[in-house]
Amino acid sequence: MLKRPQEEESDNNGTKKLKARLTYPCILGKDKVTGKFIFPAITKDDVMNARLFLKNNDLKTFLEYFLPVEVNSIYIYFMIKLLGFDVKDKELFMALNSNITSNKERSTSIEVSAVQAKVEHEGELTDPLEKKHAVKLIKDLQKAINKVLSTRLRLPNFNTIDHFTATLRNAKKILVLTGAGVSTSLGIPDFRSSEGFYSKIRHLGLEDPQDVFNLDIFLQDPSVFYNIAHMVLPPENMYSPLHSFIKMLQDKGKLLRNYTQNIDNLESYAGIDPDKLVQCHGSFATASCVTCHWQIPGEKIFDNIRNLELPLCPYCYQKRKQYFPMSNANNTIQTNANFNSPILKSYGVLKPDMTFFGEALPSRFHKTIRKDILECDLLICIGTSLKVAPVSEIVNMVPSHVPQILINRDMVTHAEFDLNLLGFCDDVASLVAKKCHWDIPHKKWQDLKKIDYNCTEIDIGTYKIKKQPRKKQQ
Ligand code: CNA
Repeated sequence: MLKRPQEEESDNNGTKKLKARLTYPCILGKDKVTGKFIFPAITKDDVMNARLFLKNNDLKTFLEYFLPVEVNSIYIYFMIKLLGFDVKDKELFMALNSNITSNKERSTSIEVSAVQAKVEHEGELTDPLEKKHAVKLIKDLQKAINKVLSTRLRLPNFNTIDHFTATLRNAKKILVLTGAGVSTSLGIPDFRSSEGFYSKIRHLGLEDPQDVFNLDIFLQDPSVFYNIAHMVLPPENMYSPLHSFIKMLQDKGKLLRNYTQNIDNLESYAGIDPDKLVQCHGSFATASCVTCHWQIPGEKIFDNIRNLELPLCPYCYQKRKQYFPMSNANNTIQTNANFNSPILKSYGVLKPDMTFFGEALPSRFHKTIRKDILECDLLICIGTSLKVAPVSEIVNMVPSHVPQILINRDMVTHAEFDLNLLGFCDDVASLVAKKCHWDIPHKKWQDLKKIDYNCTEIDIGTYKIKKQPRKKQQ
């Protein structure tokens, strides 16, 4: 049965409804003076309605319902916008803009029912755009449709902090997905923020800062990584209030699993059970020889890292000495630039067991995630830009009825969370714990629980959370 956008309205008490505003097919008017097509304003509800319609009906029904019979490029562009996307190609964008005016900009006189594309010759429709642009637009519409079909949609009745705390109280199998942001309060920089690690190493002149964690580059020249490794070396025996918030969920029997992209291993110091933890990108907890795979506890190479030395495998050391009789045999970090040997400079070098780009994720990730996504009753993503696959795909793998929350300093625009709590994650965790009357098992909790927070709703389901300034004592 055809499900019209309007039918998706939710009438749950107190929940904001999606309002069907536009009627389809939407016939675009034309400004009589400028000859430009007039685009109606597209609201978030319009986008949500169109996406819901696409998800709930097949593609043919969707296109038939939204597009007029006599369609031209401008209508294709309108569909792309209606699905919440825009074109990236500059030339195409300019071509479109010279043919479109927004509702606000138009002059007072509108020509009758729009395009209905003029038939200049019998059966032939005029298209205001060149053919090459029309083809690009069709490709962009295809991409937009694919993106909508592969991305989850927000739940219609889950968009407030109270919805979150009520679900949290009842949840029994919470999947917590964490990233670098959960450790920044301890002074460990994240990667992609303006003050993050990638901007700190920009001066090294690498084509791509991610190259320092590229496996091929490490194998060719481990000094690229070991020159900066001291900057990402984790502190020992420290953990943030956010780590303890996850421990609290574990203590309450609510944590299904914490999938961390972090390599700092701080979850273990916070007391998260190894069985409840998946270190998706490995960690500094162990290190292995890239040649013979001999493994040792990670902290055994921490001094080498701090002293800018290559940590070497004792079993491969003699052979390495034969291959590199000069400076490369010992563990000074600089490598011989003229070295031409087919033997890789990484021969016999120990590498922390963190997953580099180009390396497979630990098998434990693949084993547990398939089962966990089907079991979880709540997904909370914290302190991550969700830019690294396959972890970033988890949000689209979890069944659509499971609420998804983001706790992050910045918005993540390429995923659809039911609730975005924007702020420092330690603050958001404190606010949520206080609302649930729970105690976070962290040494700072007694101070944190005295703090009050301002929660400002900046959009439906999106809140900015900030500490309230302390009142001055009289
Ligand atoms: P990222 O791409 O650097 O994103 C971090 C995100 O955290 C950003 O969106 C920030 O807005 C947000 N953020 C920063 N500080 C806070 C805070 N205090 N509260 C809330 N949000 C905050 O890092 P991702 O984790 O998304 O990327 C995955 C990479 C990062 C993994 O491969 C990690 O190994 C790698 N990484 C790990 C660490 C660590 O182990 N501590 C540090 C830096 C990078």
